[in-house]
Amino acid sequence: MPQENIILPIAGMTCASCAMTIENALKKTDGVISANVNVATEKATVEYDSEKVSLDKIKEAINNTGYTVDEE
Ligand code: 9UX
Repeated sequence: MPQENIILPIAGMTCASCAMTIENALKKTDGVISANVNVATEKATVEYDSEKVSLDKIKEAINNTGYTVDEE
């Protein structure tokens, strides 16, 4: 299975609870292998199977929680 790693900058996270919300949403997304969201660095580290889920889907899962991915 093709594993990819991505680090996404997230806007608008201000407490640890925000990070957990996003992390849980990512973990529930099909194809996501692992997710770690760090409120201090404002970054989400996601490991995923690129055959099951696209980067767009991952961004969509984040957007659905009310946060946005900063454009790089
Ligand atoms: Mo903490 Mo995040 O009270 O939207 S959950 S700021």
